[in-house]
Amino acid sequence: MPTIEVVTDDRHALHDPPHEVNTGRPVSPVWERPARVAALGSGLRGASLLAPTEHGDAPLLAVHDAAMVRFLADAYDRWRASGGPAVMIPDTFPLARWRTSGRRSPSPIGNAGWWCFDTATPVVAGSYVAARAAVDVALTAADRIADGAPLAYALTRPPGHHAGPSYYGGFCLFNPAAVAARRLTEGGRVAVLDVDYHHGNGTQDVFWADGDVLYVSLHGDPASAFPYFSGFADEVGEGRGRGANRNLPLPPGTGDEEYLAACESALATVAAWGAASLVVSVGFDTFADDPIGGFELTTAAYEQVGASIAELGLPTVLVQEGGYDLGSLGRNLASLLDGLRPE
Ligand code: Q9C
Ligand code: ZN
Repeated sequence: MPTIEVVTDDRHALHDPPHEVNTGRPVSPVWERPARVAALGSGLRGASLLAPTEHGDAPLLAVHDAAMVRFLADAYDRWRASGGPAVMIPDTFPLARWRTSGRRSPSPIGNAGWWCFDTATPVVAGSYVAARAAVDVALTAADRIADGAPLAYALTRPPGHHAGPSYYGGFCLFNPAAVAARRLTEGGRVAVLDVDYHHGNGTQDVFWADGDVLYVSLHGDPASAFPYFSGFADEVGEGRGRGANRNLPLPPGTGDEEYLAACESALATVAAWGAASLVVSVGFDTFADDPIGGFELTTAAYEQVGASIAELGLPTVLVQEGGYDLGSLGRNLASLLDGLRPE
């Protein structure tokens, strides 16, 4: 039975915002919070934990605009120095026409909406360090695969799949799964399978015109689910990436049977891609009890998903994304891993 290598880092806890804004309402505590890591960890049943190694700027800059990275490095300090409150949440977002002008605001408060697309992604003093650590965790898990391990799990937060080449949002600052996937292209074609409830618009955008990385996602139909503007079935990529993007939007209330059928279809696309390695963006916000997801999956579904992934026989890096029902995260992760490591 293949062992799993688990990489994690306590610096995730430095990203601990007291509130966010959802549908215009203040939400406190935030959904995406430090306790998620311990809840997930309880599903690992004592697997040993590896610390990440530092990978520096280069792999991060292979995915994200250098100006966005520089912005996040000191945005919070600049916001505070300008009189901003204890949580950085922008309130003004540039229209496409304003964005085309390239004109940013000289005000650290006014400019905060340049790089961010929603109000649900609060930034506090420790957010940047936590988000950088999450990238190193995913890269270290990818290193284990590159060195011949069959399966590695990056137990990370904040999550990443909504963060794109030059924007952040959706609880995500940087995109660890995308950074890991791009790094793994050094060893051949890569497939990214995204099973978080939400569409990974950020990962899609990173690899949109990239012919080396396939992105396949199962998610709540953007007709009613966040991120609303991305995740439709007709989004297939462009240029060299044309045909290397596949979205499977599913209706509200989707249960195990419909979900697993769509998952088989997604995995057939992955199998046909001829990948040398697989990155899975793992979310448990598809679970019936998740407070923000709209699907009705049971714990047993994750074992089936894991078993179907295992059948691909690809070296696989799991990168944690969403999942907000603290009471079920551990057993749902354990179920997924049971499927991935048949006894
Ligand atoms: N009106 C992840 O699961 N806000 N991100 C929803 C709906 C953002 C989810 C608000 C949800 C982000 C990684
Ligand atoms: Zn999600």
